[in-house]
Amino acid sequence: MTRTYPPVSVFGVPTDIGASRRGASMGPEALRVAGLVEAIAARGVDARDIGDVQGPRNPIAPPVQGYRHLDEVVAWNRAVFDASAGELRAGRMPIMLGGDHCLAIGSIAAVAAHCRASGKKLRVLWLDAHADFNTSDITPSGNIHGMPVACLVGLGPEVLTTLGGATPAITPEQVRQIGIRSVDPEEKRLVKEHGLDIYDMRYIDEVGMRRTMETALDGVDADTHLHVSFDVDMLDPSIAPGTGTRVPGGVNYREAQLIMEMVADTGRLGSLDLVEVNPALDRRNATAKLAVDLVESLFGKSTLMRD
Ligand code: 5AB
Ligand code: MN
Ligand code: MN
Ligand code: MN
Repeated sequence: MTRTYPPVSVFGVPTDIGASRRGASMGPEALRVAGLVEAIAARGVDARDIGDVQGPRNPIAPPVQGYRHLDEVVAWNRAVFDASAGELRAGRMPIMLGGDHCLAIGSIAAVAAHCRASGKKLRVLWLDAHADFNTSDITPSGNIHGMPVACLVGLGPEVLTTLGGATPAITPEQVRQIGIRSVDPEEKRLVKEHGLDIYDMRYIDEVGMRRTMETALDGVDADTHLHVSFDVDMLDPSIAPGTGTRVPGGVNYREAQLIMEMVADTGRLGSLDLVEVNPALDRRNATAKLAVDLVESLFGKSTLMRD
């Protein structure tokens, strides 16, 4: 199958501001060293590295009223919003290299604004071990990388829920979560209350990845912008050790490839977050290399006769 992709702009966001474990700030360089931009270009895509966005240093402070580093998280996310929105306006596909997952507030707010302006439907595939649906009153950590989905649907501090202008940026109906296996007790209640569509590991075990993805992608059509938010801790820690919040029992190599191949088959990929790669915890950049391998499949690389 030959597909054409819009031109791609890759940018790095070198911060671990939303986590308490340090090191995701080195993610962008690790992904570049693993050959991310070259791998996308090798698929015949016009791929450009536009460098890193800038933001405040990590003050390594305790949480205040349920949020760690809220001001700094806002500053970084504003920078991400501007970078993503600019590339989308220019007709390019933004690929954000995190950084921790709090940065998806800015990237997805930008994508949502773009979809509103262009009349496109938005579908968000949230690939993660975690639901990232905590709020300041229920968070066990104060870490904002555990809160982006909640913020995007309007649950969170106003500075973050209004980041993209319109609030909420998205509705729970636009989100499908895959790979989930660690949800905090109060977070679980909130997820149910808001009707989030979650394909957890038990579901994947019982139904298989093919049917899981068919269901998650149901309704994606020519008018859909598909945003993939890929937290590498979705993957089993045995193949992806380089991340700060590892949970056993994750998605295996073949299942991960199938996710990417089935997204590629839709031809609707419009934007991507690649987050939570932590080189300080990795083995010889294995996690970044695996992420690059999976991104190749996301851009249509497949074995044998399907190309
Ligand atoms: B990640 C935890 N639920 O809120 C919390 O890696 C972990 O972006 C959040 O998915 C993990 O601190 C955030 C315990
Ligand atoms: Mn996450
Ligand atoms: Mn996670
Ligand atoms: Mn994490």
